[in-house]
Amino acid sequence: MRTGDGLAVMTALMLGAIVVPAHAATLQVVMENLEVSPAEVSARVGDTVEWINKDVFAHTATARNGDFDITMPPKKTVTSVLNKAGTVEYYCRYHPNMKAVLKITP
Ligand SMILES: [Cu+2]
Repeated sequence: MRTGDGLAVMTALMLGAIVVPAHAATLQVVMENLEVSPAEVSARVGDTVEWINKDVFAHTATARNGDFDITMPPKKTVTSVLNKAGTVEYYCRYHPNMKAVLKITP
């Protein structure tokens, strides 16, 4: 029995090492004065994005490929988790000149 228990613990530890992501980061994208900054940012699947709207009107982060569509009310921060890899161009539906790119690696 003891040997079996030890094996189970070993297996659990090994599985844990595989399942737990190396490091999930949080990155910030700021919308201010009708500009997105940074205009291009790299992230990984599992990372969290804090979408920060510093303007007094609403913005959106709308992916051209339909992967996400985030609405930020005035002076609010909205968070979302990236769950799909890809190079995603996005824009604001209310201000189409606001454009940026999110590069998400697996
Ligand atoms: Cu906008």
